[in-house]
Amino acid sequence: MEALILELHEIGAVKFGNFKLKSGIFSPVYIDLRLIVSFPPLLTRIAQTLVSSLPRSTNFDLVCGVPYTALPIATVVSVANGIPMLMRRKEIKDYGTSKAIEGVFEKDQNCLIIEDLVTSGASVLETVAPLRAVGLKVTDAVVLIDRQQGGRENLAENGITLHSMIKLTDMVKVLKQKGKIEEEVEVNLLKFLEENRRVSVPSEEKPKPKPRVLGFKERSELSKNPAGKKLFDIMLKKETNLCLAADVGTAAELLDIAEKVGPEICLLKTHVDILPDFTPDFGSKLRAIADKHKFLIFEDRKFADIGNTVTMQYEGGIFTILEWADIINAHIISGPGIVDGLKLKGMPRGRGLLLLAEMSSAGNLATGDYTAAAVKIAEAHSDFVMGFISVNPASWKCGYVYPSMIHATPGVQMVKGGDALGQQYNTPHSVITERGSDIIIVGRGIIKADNPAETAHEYRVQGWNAYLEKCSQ
Ligand code: S5P
Repeated sequence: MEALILELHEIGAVKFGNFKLKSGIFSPVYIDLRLIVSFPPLLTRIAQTLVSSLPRSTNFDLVCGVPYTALPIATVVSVANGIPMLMRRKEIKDYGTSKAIEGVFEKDQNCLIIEDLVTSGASVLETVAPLRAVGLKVTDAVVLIDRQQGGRENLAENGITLHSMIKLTDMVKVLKQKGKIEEEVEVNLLKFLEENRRVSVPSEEKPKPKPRVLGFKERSELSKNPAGKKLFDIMLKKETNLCLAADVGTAAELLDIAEKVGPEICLLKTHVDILPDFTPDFGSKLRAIADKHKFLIFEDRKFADIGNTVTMQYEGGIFTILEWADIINAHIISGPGIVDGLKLKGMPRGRGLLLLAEMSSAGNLATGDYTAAAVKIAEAHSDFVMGFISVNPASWKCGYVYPSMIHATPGVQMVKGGDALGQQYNTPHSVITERGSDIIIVGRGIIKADNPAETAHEYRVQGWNAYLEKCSQ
């Protein structure tokens, strides 16, 4: 054991000074065992000694290392002794199998926990909880170094016997004897241990599922709608989450602004029923610009009628929306039949639908249960519903758990405010980060600007930076 202590000191795994520990306390010694992966013979020796130091009566069928530092130790223990290993995920995936424990096991098998260093025992308990939750028995944990600060007692209270190879006091004694540290350091450390005999398990260290922000790439893979997938992919490739609400006076102006702003946007939103010069070739002209600049077309038709009527409105009339719009939207006021109707026409063409789950205008009624109903309908039709028109999806109790859905938010300008007719504006940063949206829909903020293309660029940068900031949190 003496040789092992000296070697750990030699490689710099034991440092003396003033260090803040995970438990929040300041310590005169810091032990960093992550280094041992760089010293294979040492790692092998540690793994061998760990198992041989256990009392004969210790009974286990499996081993599981506490992530991350103890994972290589557990792997070597497993391989050297032919004992199957399990891995506990620190981050549980919210796609695929979503397993907390990886590996093959049977209920009631005994699992030995392997840890590099124990202070309060909190990390060991974080690993024990999901193992016990899947029916495994955990009664013993073995640790390379016990800091003797309550870990043994805290684990015992949870039915776990702690076996340690090296105690911190022994380590300090050896280092002092071998002239590696001064007497003052030893005295200091013993005093510290005396004063910090019992570090409790801080409540915030207990496992707390944290929602992880998935990026557009992962979310594209989750989307079940082809237009939704395409939109995620465009956003990523072009690095823009800006949608232009092209509410201009004529079709000619619309095509002109689409050409100018096209490089900055992922989506262009139209209200074709406001264009006095609409002609049947409008759709193909806009499509050519969309293909050139790689954006999708969203006709903001806000369908609201019964299923049968909307099929005709979608496909027919003078606008023939189905022909040229990648995406449409609908209110859910008439019930889920409206989605069935639109889906009948849109699905075979690879189109996507956004449901109006919330609105931006003051006093609107799309709140609470109404929003929850929209989410429910979207969930039931996720092959066609690609997302929502939303204002504050981060506040939804019901629906922000669907990363496959795109949340597009209107009512966006550089400064918070509103217009004279009830429109309410939030900033790109707040919409994407605080309000949890994906796409900013900007109309007058861009089209009324002196230079719409330049202004669109500014919105794009703000929107995209906010997305990156959200992903890095
Ligand atoms: O709740 C909504 C839903 C939509 S789609 N509030 C909205 O403002 N919109 C649309 O977004 C609206 O029809 C308009 O085309 C755009 C907002 O335009 P702006 O000029 O106020 O940015």
